[in-house]
Amino acid sequence: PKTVYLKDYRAPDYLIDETHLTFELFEDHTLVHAQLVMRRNPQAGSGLPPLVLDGQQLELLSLAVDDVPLGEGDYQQDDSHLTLQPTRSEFVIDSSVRIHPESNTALEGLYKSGGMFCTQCEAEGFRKITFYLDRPDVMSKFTTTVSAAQRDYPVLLSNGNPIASGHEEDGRHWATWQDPFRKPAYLFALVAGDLWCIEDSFRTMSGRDVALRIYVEPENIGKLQHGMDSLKKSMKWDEEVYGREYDLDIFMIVAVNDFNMGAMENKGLNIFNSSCVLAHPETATDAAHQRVEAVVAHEYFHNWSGNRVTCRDWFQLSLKEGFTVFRDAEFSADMNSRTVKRIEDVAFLRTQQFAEDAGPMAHPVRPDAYMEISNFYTLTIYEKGAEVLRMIHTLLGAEAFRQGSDLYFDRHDGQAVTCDDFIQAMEDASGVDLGQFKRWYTQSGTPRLVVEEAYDPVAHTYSLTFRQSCPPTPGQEHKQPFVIPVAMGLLDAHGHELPLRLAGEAVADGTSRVLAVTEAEQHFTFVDVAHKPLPSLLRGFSAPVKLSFPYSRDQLMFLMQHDSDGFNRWEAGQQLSVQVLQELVDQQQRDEALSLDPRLIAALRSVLADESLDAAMVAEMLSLPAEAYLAELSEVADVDAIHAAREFARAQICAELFDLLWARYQACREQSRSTPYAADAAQIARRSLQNIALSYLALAGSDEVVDVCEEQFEHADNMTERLAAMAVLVNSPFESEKATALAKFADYFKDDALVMDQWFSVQAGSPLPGGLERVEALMHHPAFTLKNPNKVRALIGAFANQNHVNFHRLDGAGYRFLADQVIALNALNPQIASRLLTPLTRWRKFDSARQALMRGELERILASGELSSDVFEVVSKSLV
Ligand code: DPP
Ligand code: ZN
Repeated sequence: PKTVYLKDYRAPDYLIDETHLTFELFEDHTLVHAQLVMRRNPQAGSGLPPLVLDGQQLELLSLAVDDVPLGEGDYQQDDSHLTLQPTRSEFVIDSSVRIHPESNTALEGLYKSGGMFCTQCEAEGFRKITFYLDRPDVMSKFTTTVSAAQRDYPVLLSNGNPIASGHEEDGRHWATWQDPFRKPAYLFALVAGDLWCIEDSFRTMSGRDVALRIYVEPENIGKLQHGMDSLKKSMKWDEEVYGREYDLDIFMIVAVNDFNMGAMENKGLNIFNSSCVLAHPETATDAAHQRVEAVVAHEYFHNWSGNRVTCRDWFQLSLKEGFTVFRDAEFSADMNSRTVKRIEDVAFLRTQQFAEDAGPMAHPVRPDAYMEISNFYTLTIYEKGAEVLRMIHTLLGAEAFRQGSDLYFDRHDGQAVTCDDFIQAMEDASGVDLGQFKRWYTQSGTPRLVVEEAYDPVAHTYSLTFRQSCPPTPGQEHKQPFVIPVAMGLLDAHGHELPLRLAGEAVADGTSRVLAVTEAEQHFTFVDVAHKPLPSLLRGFSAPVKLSFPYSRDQLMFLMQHDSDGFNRWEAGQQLSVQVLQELVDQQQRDEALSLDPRLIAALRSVLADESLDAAMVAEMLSLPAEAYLAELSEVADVDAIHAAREFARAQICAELFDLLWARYQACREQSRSTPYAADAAQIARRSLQNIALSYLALAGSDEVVDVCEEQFEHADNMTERLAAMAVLVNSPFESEKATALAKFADYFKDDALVMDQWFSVQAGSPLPGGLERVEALMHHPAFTLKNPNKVRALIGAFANQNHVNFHRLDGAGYRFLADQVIALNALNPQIASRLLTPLTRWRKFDSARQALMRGELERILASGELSSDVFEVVSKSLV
C-alpha cells in the first residue's frame, strides 16, 4: 500500500455539482446508475487534466459522457481508478455498475446486515458503490432513487427529503430522496428493509417542526424510547449551548446489527450500530443507556460539526471528531453528573489513549501521513482531539469559545475546511494568539509535566516550577514546548482555599485559576501566602499530560477530603491507590509477603462511611485503578504481579470493610427493590455503588454473599443489576452457582444479540485460570460469529484487552489465538481485523520473553498471505 501525505494535498481538478443515483437492489446483485454533473474546478489551475475517478470492486456496465457512450479505448481502468480525458469544462458522466452487497463482509460501501441493505461510506466506502471523486472536499447535491422488491424491502430510505415514490408491475417499488444540502460522498446513506419505526417530532428554535424517526427490525421496536428521548435532548442542547438548529424536515436513525463503528452521521439518515441506539432496562445496562445518549448526541451534533462544515481531507479528521466528542462530553456532563463523566473520560484517556501515544501507531491529532485512513479513527483523533478542544475552551473561556464557534460555523458553512481554519476562527473571535498552542495538532506523544514547590516563610511567597518534556514518538525525535493550561488552587492546613495572587498582580484573582505553562521550564510565584499550602494541580484534568508532584500519602488523603474540585478529590484517591498498589507489585516481584498500607483502607473507610457523598463518587473512589492503567504506568508491565497486587488489595478491602460494604449494599439493594427502574443520575449512582460493593463482598466467599448475589441475579428488574450479579458469580469460585446463572441467562436471552454480547464479554474478561480455553470454547457457541463485529469485540476483544493475565499467558497461547483471529478476519473484514490487533502492538511494554512471543505473532501475520492495507499498516509499523 501507498503512503498518503498531508503535504501532497491538492484541490480537486473537477467538481461534481449534482449527483443523481439510482439503485436497483436484487438478491444476487445490485445495479447502480450514477449521473454526475461535473465541471472543471476554477481554483485548480487551467487546461483540462485527465479526470481520475475512484472506484473499487465495481463491474463497469456502461459509461457515457454527455450522452455519448465511451468504448474501451476511451478510458483506462485499474483496480481502484477509472481515468478519462474530458474535452469540455462542463460535462455530464453517466455510468452503470454492478456490485455485490450480498457478499460484502467488509461492511464498507453497500452491504447487507441480516435482511436489510445499508451503507457505510466514511471514510472511503463510496468508491465501492460507484465511480466518483470520493474525497471530502468534493461536495455535491444528491438525488437518490432506490428500487427493490416491496415485500422484503417495504422501507426505502436515503438522505434528505422524500420527493417521489411509486410501484412497478413486478412487485417492486421505488422511492426518490433529495438532499438539498451539498455534501461529500462519505455522508451518503441508503437503507432498504422490512423496518418498523417510532415517530416523534421536535419544534426547533425558529418554530419549525421536524419529524423524528428511529427505524429497527420489528423485534426491537420496544427498545427505542431512550434513543428518541436522547435525540430530543440533543437537539435542544445544541440550540441552547451552540445556537445550532436542525435544518431538514426529517431526521432519521436506523439501527443495524452488523456495523464496524458505533454509528455514522450521514446527513438526515444516521445509521447506528444497534448497540448504540437500542436500550431497554431489562436488556441494557446503565452504562449502555448512557452510551446510547452520548452516541445519539454525538452523531446528531455532527450535523453542524462535520456535515454543514466538513473536513477538507482526512488528515483533518479531528476537526470534526475532536470537536464533536468535546460537544457530546459536555452534553453528557450537563445531562448527568459532570464530575463522574469527567472521571470516566479521563480514566479511559489515560489508560488507552496514552498507551496509543506511547506505541508504534502514535500520531498527532492532525496526522501527516497514513496508509489506510480507516486506521486513523483512533483514540488520539477522537479523545485527545476532544482534550485539545477542551483546552481551547479553558484558555478562552466559555463566552469567547462560543463566539469562536459561531464565527467558525458562519464563516465556513457549506465548506470543507482544515483544523487551521477552526483555530483561525477561535483566534479572530477571541483575540487570543493560538500559534504555539497549535503544536497540540502537530506533535504526538503525551507531555510530562514535573512540578516542584518552594515556600519562603519569611517573604510569604510560594513558587511552583513546571518542567515539561515529551518523549520521542515515531518520526518525531524532538518536541517543542506545548501550551499547557494548568487549572489549580492552593489549600491551607484546614483545607480552605487561598486567594491566588501572583507576584506583580495588584489583587488576588479567585481561588482557582488557570496557569498557562508555555515554556520548557517556568516558575509561578504566589504572594501573601502566610503558611505553606498544599497545591491542587491540573483540576478537572485541564490538560492531557502526565503530571507529577511529590505528594506524600498523607497529603493525598487530605486532598481526597478537602479539595473543592471533585475530579481532583477522586484523582488524589487514584494516586494514593497507585502508590499503594505499586508498592505491592514491588513486594510481589521480590517474593515478599504482601502488606497493604492501612492508609488506603482508612481513606476508603471514610469515603464509605460518609453518607453525604454522592453515591456515584463513592463508587468511583472505591474502584481501584484498572490493571491496564497500572500497566500503562509501568516501565515494564508485570501483568501477573499487577493482578496479584490488585487482587490482594481487593481482598484486604473486603476483609477490613466488610460490614460497611454490607450495610451500604443492603441499603442500595433495598431501594432498588422498592423503586421502579429509571436510567436517571441518582439511580445510576446507587446501582454503581451497589454493584461495586457486591463485587468486594463476594471476595469473602461466604454463603450469605452467594445468597444475596443469587437474589440480585434472580430478582433484579434490570440488566445493570442482573449482569453485575452474574459477573460476580462468574469471577467467583462458586462453580455450580456460576454454571446455573450462565445457563439461565443464555437460555432466557438467547435471541437477543446485544444481551448475548454481554454474556460473552463477562466470560471473556474473567481472570480465573483457563480463560483462553473458555474463550475458544465460546467461539463455537451458536450465538457467536466472526462476521458480526459486535460479537468479535464482545468475545475476542474483551479477552485480549481486559483479561491481561490470561491473554498474556507465558506460553504465548493468548497471542497465538489473537493472531489466528486477525488472520481469519483480514480476509473477511479488514477494519475489524486491524482494530483487533491493538494489544499486540503494545509489545514494548512487556518483558523480553513476552516481547519475543508478541513480535513472533506479528511476523506470522505479516507472512500469512495477502494482507489488507489496514492490517499491513498496523503490523508493519508495529515491527519497526
Ligand atoms: N461514525 C463515526 C463517528 O461518528 C465516524 N464519523 O465518529
Ligand atoms: Zn464522530
